[in-house]
Amino acid sequence: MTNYSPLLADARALLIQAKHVAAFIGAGLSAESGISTFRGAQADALWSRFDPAALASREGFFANPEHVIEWYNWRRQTLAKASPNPGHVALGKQKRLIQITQNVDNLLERAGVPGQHIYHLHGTITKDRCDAFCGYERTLDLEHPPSLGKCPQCGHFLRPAVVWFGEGLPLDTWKKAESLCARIDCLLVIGTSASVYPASGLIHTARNSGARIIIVNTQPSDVSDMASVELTGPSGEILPELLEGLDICSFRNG
Ligand code: BJW
Ligand code: ZN
Repeated sequence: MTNYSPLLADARALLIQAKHVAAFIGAGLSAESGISTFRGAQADALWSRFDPAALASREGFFANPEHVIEWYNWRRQTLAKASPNPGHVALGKQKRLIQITQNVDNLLERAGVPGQHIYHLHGTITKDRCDAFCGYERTLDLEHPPSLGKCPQCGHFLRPAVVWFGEGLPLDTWKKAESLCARIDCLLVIGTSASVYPASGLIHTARNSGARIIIVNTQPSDVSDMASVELTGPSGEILPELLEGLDICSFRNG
């Protein structure tokens, strides 16, 4: 028996009783696919090896754009070789569940989650966009991503279509996520340190609106005290057991 086994039935009961559920996802979900997390106990955590101010801010990009693009291209090539893990696959079977993700990878899509049910709060590394927001974007070949380039429409730099520190989240997606989290009865929080805002504020929104919080994480996080049930272990093991045979739903008449 694993640590979390005695609590699985409690978590499943919450999911079954809830009328409306959403998932809130972080880097831990993709860790078992070989995608590094940012923080946490893992030796390969990105922010223990690299400087976020240099690599994940607009100031850092303008200080050394070639270096930033090289770093993203290294991560893109890692993603190209990665596959969805059993945690993604379990979520991919939940066709009526809105999955709010901070992750910039495409592993939920590749596991079969309908694109319109994935709310990417921090954008995607699968695309570049014009830094000047002229509307130009391009989808990349992740195996062979291009080096630093200029926008063919307006001449400004092209950059990864992600949200860096100090930047606003995509407004429409954010509004939809906020409104959903204020309406649900249960939020399934997976593999996040819950330390980055405003994204993690959604957990508070859900809790303050009366939702029960189920946490799946290998270690305690900033929101452990909000959990009705905290399942401690890898999401690739827990999610298949937790979601087995369930069809959880985020919306009425869906
Ligand atoms: C497992 C596992 C397994 C491992 N199974 N689990 C309020 C208070 C303080 C600061 C702020 C605040 N409000 C805003 C700020 C500033 C800042 C912020 O939050 N800073 C904090 C870090 C202190 N926020 C911002 O700057 C945001 N923008 C903003 O506020 O704009 C204001 C504005 C408004 C209007 C106009 C203009 C401006 C933007 C934040 C953007 C974050 N960007 C990044 C990089 C994205 C691009 C890229 O990938 O390169 O997003 S940072 C990084 O952190 C990435 C992630 O999405 C995000 C969250 O990380 P996540 O997913 O939680 O991962 P980890 O690594 O932290 O945790 C992994 C977890 O998994 C751990 O708990 C492990 O235990 C667990 N785990 N293996 C299950 N197998
Ligand atoms: Zn442009």
